[in-house]
Amino acid sequence: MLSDRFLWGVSTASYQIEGAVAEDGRGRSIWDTFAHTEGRIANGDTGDVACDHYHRYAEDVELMAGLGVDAYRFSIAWPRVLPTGAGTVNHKGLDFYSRLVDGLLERGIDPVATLFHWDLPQELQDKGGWLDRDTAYRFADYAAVVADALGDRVRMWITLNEPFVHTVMGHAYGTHAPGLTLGFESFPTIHHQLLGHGLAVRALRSRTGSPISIANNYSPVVLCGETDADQAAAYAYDALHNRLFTEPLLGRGYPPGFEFPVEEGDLDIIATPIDALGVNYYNPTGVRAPQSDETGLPFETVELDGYARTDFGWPVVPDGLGDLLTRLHTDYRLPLYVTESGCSYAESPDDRRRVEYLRDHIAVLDRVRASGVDVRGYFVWSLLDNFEWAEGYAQRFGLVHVDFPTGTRTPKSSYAWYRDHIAAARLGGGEDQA
Ligand code: IFM
Repeated sequence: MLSDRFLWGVSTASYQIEGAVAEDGRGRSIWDTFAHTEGRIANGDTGDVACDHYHRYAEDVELMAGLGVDAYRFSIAWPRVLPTGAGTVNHKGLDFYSRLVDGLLERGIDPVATLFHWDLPQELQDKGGWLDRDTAYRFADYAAVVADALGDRVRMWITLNEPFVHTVMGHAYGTHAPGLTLGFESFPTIHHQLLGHGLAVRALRSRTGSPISIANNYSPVVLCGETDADQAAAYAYDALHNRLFTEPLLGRGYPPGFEFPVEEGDLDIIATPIDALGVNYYNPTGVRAPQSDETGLPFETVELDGYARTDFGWPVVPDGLGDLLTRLHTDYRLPLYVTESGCSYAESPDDRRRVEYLRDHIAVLDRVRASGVDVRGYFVWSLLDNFEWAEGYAQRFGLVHVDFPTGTRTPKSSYAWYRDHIAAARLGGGEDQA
């Protein structure tokens, strides 16, 4: 059973850390293809080796034990389990996750497994990927295979990671795999991911008693303008980024203004009850009315002035986390887990800005919890420096520095800070209960 105290954790994802892309029967994913396509990733980096976590997972579990985390959110690589996306199960791939889960449980760490963090099997992409309705059904079959193997030990399930980002970056703008530039034509991938989510919830629910959630990327909207048109733009952006991937899950249907290839019964499947919402928060988004017709979008995003920025250029706005959690709690009344929160800074090992970032975000988290917002966990993105998608290894998010040529791990100051914070929060007693 998932621990009922407040969960302090760390998060990672398969393609970003595992490496071993051609080992033990793993099939190819869309990220293998994309990363090996010239010009797609900064410096020509790939996830072929990444943090070599596939071989060094025991060392990484020890690092987590040293932190004292309650839970570890990792993702399972679909093509490691089903190399062509469907059909024959690769037991060696499943065994890897089984060993990882056992290692975590031995150290008293709750395994939190994400089923899809963007590494779709290439063979499914060749058949249309998430543009094809059938992928939703293949996703549910895959969820069933994983639940049959790990359902007795995984303590919380997350179906999809950031379907908004996968649609926008992967299918509308093409800066992520599979590299499609479909603009509005990418929208079926929204419906099919959510349908896959609902079908997977059903497959998991019939096989395990562990709570089930989804990890959405949310971004509070900052209105940058005073006109009615600016207000309308902010409303439209909020509907797309924040409401579209949540309200259908709660039986409220899609926000008005969106058209999807919905078949009879789909919305009921999508609304299959879940137990919590996973919240990935990095920064708010400034929005105003479009200043030209160039993009065809009903909004324009605006750089937010007056904030410190991470090395990625993202504004540091801890209060945005508080606003977001309060709003999600008020609007949706589901238990919340902050499934990702973190920052890219290259400095190491004395990463003072990451310490400040975590301290300030966790202070806001404590404040909203004290005000009655039902948040039950906080997972730092990320345990390790890792493959940051189109940025390759150029952006470092880890509590632990990774020297990529050798794989050597060196805990940073933020690791020590987070370890001490967790210990102190536990000593604090009552306030550490979920
Ligand atoms: O690295 C990513 C992660 O895979 C999904 N959420 C945002 C992180 C930082 O960009």
